[in-house]
Amino acid sequence: MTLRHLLVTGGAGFIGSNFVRHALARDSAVRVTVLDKLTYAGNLANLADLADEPRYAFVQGDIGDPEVVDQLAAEADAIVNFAAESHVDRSIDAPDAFIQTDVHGTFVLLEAARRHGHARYLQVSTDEVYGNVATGSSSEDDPLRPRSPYSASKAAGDLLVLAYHATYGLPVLVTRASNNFGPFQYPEKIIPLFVTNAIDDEPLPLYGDGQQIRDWLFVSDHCEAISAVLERGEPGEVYNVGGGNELTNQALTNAILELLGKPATLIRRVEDRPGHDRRYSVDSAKLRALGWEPSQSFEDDLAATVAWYRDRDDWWRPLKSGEYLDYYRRQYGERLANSAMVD
Ligand code: NAD
Ligand code: TDX
Repeated sequence: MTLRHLLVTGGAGFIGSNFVRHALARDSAVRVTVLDKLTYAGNLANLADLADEPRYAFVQGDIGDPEVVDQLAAEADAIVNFAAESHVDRSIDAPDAFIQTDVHGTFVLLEAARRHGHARYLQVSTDEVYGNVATGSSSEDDPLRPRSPYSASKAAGDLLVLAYHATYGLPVLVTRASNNFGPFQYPEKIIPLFVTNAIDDEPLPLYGDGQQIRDWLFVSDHCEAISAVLERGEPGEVYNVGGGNELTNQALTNAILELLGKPATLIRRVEDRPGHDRRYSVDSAKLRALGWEPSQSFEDDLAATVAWYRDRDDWWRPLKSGEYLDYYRRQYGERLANSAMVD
């Protein structure tokens, strides 16, 4: 499938901005238009190096706004939807925006894709829709058992997307990726939060017993996976994307501190996240059959990521102000006041 003009929604966020760069570099004939609302997580600095790129355009707007979506969809031959409220803790604090964007926004995009006869609609989803996975790994046809407002809103989005294939024949694809890490990740997620806090000798709030397991996926591997699915995926199908790097949060935190040469005394055991899933794990065999495989060097990728945040405090320091500080106090103020050192 050759696609010439991608509408990339949420392209000013963490994964979306990495994908825009990846897509433009991969194919010199492709054009990319980004539609992004620029919420707290959207940041034009993530795309600053593309300002003079003639094959790239940026439009500020909401995926829930049918007018702007329709206009942009008319010019594109595919939509890649990264736009979402993406942070589990914020979904616990205030779920409304998750329903608006992750569910209703997805619906507005699907309607536009249907009207304009798009060649592809790709929904960027998450392994969290499967819910807690005590043993083994989720395959694409496992039941969805989301347990947070975030994962429930993503699961609802996935189901709408798949229904548009069954009902209207829309050539949709869904990817479900594990936890991403890399450059330009907003410092609310565990890796950039802990790295930037540790750089400043601030405490690292580790939830509960720290034995929860996440499977870490380098963002460039995720971008490769999305390209593989866009080009070679079967319409109507779901593809899991796992990094193959399952680690407890405690082990991840230790690795970050070691890379920065900071002491374990920075770690604080704090009150757990409500409904905290212990483990996610996906089986990516279906995607590997399309020829994709993740990088085999988690240690190097984590070291490169930590080095990026160490070098780029011009990028993250401005983010840790204003609304972020209100969020941080709400999320961690009481927790840190009641915290314990890890022995
Ligand atoms: P992010 O929070 O960094 O970026 C989200 C982007 O969407 C921001 O630029 C924001 O401004 C934009 N946005 C939010 N609401 C919008 C709206 N109504 N209209 C237009 N734009 C809007 O998120 P991310 O970590 O880059 O995640 C991107 C996608 O990948 C999400 O759909 C997320 O569910 C999914 N995902 C993320 C991970 C992860 O580990 N970060 C893993 C698997 C899947
Ligand atoms: O301060 C913290 N302390 C802590 O112990 C934070 C922010 C997180 N954690 C734990 C909770 C999780 O077990 O670290 C783990 C990772 O947390 P997050 O970075 O918030 O990611 P997670 O909740 O796993 O969800 C992420 O991966 C899947 C993304 O935010 C989602 O968008 C994606 O779908």
